[in-house]
Amino acid sequence: MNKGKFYITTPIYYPSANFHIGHCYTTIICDSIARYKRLDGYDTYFLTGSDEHGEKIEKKANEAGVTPKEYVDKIVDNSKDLWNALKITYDRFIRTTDEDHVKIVQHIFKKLYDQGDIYKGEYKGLYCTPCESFWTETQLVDGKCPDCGRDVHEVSEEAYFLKLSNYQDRLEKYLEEHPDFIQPESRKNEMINNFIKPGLEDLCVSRTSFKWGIPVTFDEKHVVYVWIDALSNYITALGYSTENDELFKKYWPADVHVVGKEIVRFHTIIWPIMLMALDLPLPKKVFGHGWLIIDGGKISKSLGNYKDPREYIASYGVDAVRYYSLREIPFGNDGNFSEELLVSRINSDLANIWGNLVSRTIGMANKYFDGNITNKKVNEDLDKEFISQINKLKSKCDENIDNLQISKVLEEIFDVLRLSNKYIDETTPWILAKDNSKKDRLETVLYNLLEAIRVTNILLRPFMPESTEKVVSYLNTNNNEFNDTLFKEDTKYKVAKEVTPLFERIK
Ligand code: ME8
Repeated sequence: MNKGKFYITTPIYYPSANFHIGHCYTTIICDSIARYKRLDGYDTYFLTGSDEHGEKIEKKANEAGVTPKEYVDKIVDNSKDLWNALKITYDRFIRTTDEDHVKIVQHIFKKLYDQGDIYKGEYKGLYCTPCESFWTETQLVDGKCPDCGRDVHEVSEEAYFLKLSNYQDRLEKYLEEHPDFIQPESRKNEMINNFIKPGLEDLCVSRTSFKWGIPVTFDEKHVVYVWIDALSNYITALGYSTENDELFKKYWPADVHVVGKEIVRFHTIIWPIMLMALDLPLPKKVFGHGWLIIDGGKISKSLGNYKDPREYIASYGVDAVRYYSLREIPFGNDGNFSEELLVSRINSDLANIWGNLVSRTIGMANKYFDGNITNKKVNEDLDKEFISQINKLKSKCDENIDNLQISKVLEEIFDVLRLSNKYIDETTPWILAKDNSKKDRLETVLYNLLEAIRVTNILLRPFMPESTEKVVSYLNTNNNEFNDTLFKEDTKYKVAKEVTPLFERIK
C-alpha cells in the first residue's frame, strides 16, 4: 500500500567536533518518524548530513595540522559510525563538500545574482568566530556573544548580500496563510514578532576573509558564506536543477524539517525567501525542538561538556538510549539529560512495564499450554474495554506522529502496556489455572495478552528496532506489519520456549 511520499530532514551538523547526544536527539527523532512512515506505507526519504565549510573548521584544521577536508573526513567517518550504532536509517548522508552539492550551490548563487536577488556591498559587523554568527550591538550580552559568552570582534569586508527585504511582504503573507508552517506555535510567534515584523535586514552571503567554502564562480575571491550553502542541502541532495532530478520531483517539498530552536529563524526566514526567489514550493512544516540540557546549560561542541553517546549505548543498549531521548522530553520543550534519569526510565518503563509483561505472559503460555495459544473466546466484560484500547492505539499514534509529539506516542503505547499488566492482576491467571473448568477462560486471557503484546510491539518498532525484533521472535507469528495493528481473533501462537528479559533492571 502506497500512501504517498514523505520527506523528512535533520539539520546538517557542523563537523567541528564529534557529534554529541544533542545531535543524536534530533537524529533519533527523525529516524523514528521516518521508520514509522515507511512502515505505515509512505514512500519515505530521510536526509541527514554535515555542514562542512566555514572559518571555524578552517581554524580547527590548521590547529590540528591537517587540511580542512582531512579534518572533516575524520569526523564524518566517526558520525556515520555513531549513526550506525544508533540504527539510523538515513537515505542519504549529504556532505556540503560533495561534488554535486557544490555545483548546485554555485548554480543557485549565480541564478540569484543574475536575477538581482543577490548584490555586492560591504559588510560591517560584530562576529563571534566559535559560533560563526554575526551580532548587532543590541544583541550582545555584556558586550559578549549572547550564545557562548565569548568576545566578538568587528569585521568589515566586501561581500555579497541576499535581498531579504524584497520578500518581507510575501513572507508575512505566506505565514498568515499557512498557520501550521512553523511549529510549535510559540516559536511561530517569536519569529513573527521578534524577527520579521521589525523589518528584515539583507543577509551577508559571501566572505573573502577565509578560503574554506564553495567558491563564487563569477568572483573567485569570495566563498559562499554559511546559510546559502547549508540550507540548499535539502534540495541539492535530491538533484535539484540537474539532469538527475527524479528524487527532487518526487520528494520536494519536504514534509518536515526538524531543527533545534536556535536555527528555526534561518529555516523560516532565509530558507523560505531563497525558495521564493528560486520559484520553488516551500517545505510544509518546520519544527523547532527544545534543547537537551546538562547541569543547567546546553550541551555544546564548543563547551565540550559531554560524553561520547556510544558510551551510553555500550552500557544500556541502543533501544534504551533511543527510548529515553524520545520519551523523556515533551517534544518542543527543553529537557534534562542525565544518566540517572536514563537508568530510571529503563527500570520503570522498559524493564518493569514492557519487559515484565512479555516475560510473564510468555512464561504463563509455556507453563499452562506448552506455548500453544489460540483464542477460545471465553470473554468477560473487562475484556471489551481492554480490546477496545488496543484497537484505538494505531490511530492515536498516527495523530501524534503527525503532530511530531513522539513522547506522546510512547506514552499512549505504554498506557496499553500498563493496562495489560493490570489486566493480568485483574484476571489472575494463576488462580484460573487451578480450576480445570476455567481452562478455556485462562487460554482466552493469555490470548488477549499476546495480542496486546503483538500490537504494541508493531507500533514500538520504529522507536526500538532491536528489542521489538526480539519480541517478534518470541511471539513467533507473521502478523507484524502496520496493517496488523488491530486485535485479531484468529492468530495462532506458538511462543518461544526460552526468553531472555528484554531489559535488565539496573541498580
Ligand atoms: O546549526 N539539544 O549545526 P550544529 C538538542 N550546521 N539538540 C541539539 C543540541 C542540544 N543540546 N545541540 C545540538 C548547525 N542539537 C548548522 C545547521 S542546517 C541547514 C545547518 C541539534 O552542529 C539541534 O538539531 O550546531 C540543532 O539545531 C543542531 O543539532 C545544531 O547542530
